Amino acid sequence: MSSAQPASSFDAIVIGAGLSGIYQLHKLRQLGLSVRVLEAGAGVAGTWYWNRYPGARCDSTAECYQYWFSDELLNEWNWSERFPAQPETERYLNYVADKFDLKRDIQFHTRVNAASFDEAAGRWHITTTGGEQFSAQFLVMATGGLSSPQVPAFKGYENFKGTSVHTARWPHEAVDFAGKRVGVMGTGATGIQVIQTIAPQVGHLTVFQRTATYAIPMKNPKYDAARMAELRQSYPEMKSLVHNTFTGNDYDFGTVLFQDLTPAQREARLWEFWHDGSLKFWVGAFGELFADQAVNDYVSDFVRARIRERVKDPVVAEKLCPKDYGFGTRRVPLETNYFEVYNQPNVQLVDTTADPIECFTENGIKTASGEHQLDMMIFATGFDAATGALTAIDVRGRDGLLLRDSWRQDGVRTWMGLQVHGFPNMFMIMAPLSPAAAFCNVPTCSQQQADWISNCIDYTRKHGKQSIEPTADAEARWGEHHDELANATLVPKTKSWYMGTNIEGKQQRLLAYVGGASTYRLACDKIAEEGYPESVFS
Ligand code: NA7
Repeated sequence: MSSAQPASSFDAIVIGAGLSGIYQLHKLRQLGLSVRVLEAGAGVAGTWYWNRYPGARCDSTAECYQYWFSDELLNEWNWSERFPAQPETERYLNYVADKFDLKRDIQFHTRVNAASFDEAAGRWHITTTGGEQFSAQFLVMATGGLSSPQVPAFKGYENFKGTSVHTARWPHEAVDFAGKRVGVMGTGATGIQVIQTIAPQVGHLTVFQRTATYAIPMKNPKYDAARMAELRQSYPEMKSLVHNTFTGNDYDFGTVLFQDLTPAQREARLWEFWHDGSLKFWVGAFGELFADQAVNDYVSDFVRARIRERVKDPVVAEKLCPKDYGFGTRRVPLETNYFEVYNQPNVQLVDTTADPIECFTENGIKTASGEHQLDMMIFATGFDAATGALTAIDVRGRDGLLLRDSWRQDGVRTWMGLQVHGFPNMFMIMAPLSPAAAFCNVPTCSQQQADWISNCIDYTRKHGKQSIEPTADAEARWGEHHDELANATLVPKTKSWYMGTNIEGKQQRLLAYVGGASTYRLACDKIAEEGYPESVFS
């Protein structure tokens, strides 16, 4: 589009048509705003559109990982199993988008590369990589917390003759693994799902592991009509419950304290939660594991013992047992037969800490011990979490301040993960320093944030104001509060995407608020009830 063409003008632009973006669109449209969603992909669903790798599956239960805003939707949609695979969640989000006629306001194949605030006009100007221009009073970044994939730079990568792919850029066509020599790098939640799924299909599998993972078993029963009817009975209660728990799930840390139990009772409690086959073992059994090293050691030992029981070769078992960080201080993945994969004769585990990667070759990867021949390389190497999608866009606030530069120079700053001082009328979902960035069941926290944003925009308009922006003081107070809580836990001791250590040069600071989703929601609600006292209207 030439610069002479007028910008398309809207009340609000939402960037991203994932779970958060399409709900935000629905909410803002209900207020009577003209809204356009700009989405880089060809369809809705965000994470569930891009991450179509073999075995991609939700680690939250289906009944918690859904929208609560429509009883009709809750009555109509049937989940097929407790932890649905990617295609089912993508279908669900398409169903929602169609049911509420959302797609007519979504422009696909449209990647935003710049957004700048025009102070005189009080509007955001948005530009896409295709050269299109838009203008809007309000801008919502629903760009996703885990949407900026990272492939590490390796010497000789350009020489590799095989195919390579990052899990979050998986092709839409089926991939045939039969007889292929496949390498997987990364053993986080994604790598584990890929490895356990393709291991029975490949000719040979080489897993390049830098850090071992405390994965725990998933119990994934099918849901039939009777189970769905039972769940529907509990939806009204669950709808309120998920907003009143620490992680936005339908369970919480109980009142049972580790210190009050006998060793036999502790063991029994861990087994009870283990058999639930869900993340409840992590964020339901003993809350003290996040702050008390002794409790954490105890639970870590329990999980390591389970790994050793399942892996036949004791040397391989030891490589698979995490030893240099505590259970739960990184994301705990759910797994199905993951550890048994290493009992297969055609699977090799390469510990890249002991046997470092030197370079890619034409035929594969060379580590200190020799060359590993590969036809295909799968990078399950993660994301520039929480900040990556935001800093990939040239976001300029008042006086041309570039968000990326500001965060690089002064550290990441947000007010409650919702707004940034100096960027009026820009709102964010799943952004740094909110629980949604990592420690919350995504639908719970993203719906809460989108609701709050809609109410805030409604308030601003109804009060005849043009813009709203948090004060610098309020933002600094939130940052201090965030850090104080974070530093009281064991989480900052561990390297992980939670801490930004997976990205070279990134600030090392806990990205997500650890005060709990329910506490955060109450704080957000209070601010709205009091008329946004920490913000300036103009
Ligand atoms: P993660 O959890 O960030 O995992 C990435 C994995 O890739 C992890 O095992 C990394 O090892 C590994 N990695 C990254 N760079 C390298 C290099 N250079 N060499 C070797 N290994 C490397 O990403 P996921 O996609 O699995 O999960 C992200 C979230 O999505 C997950 O937490 C869920 O919330 C959903 P490292 O641990 O850094 O040593």
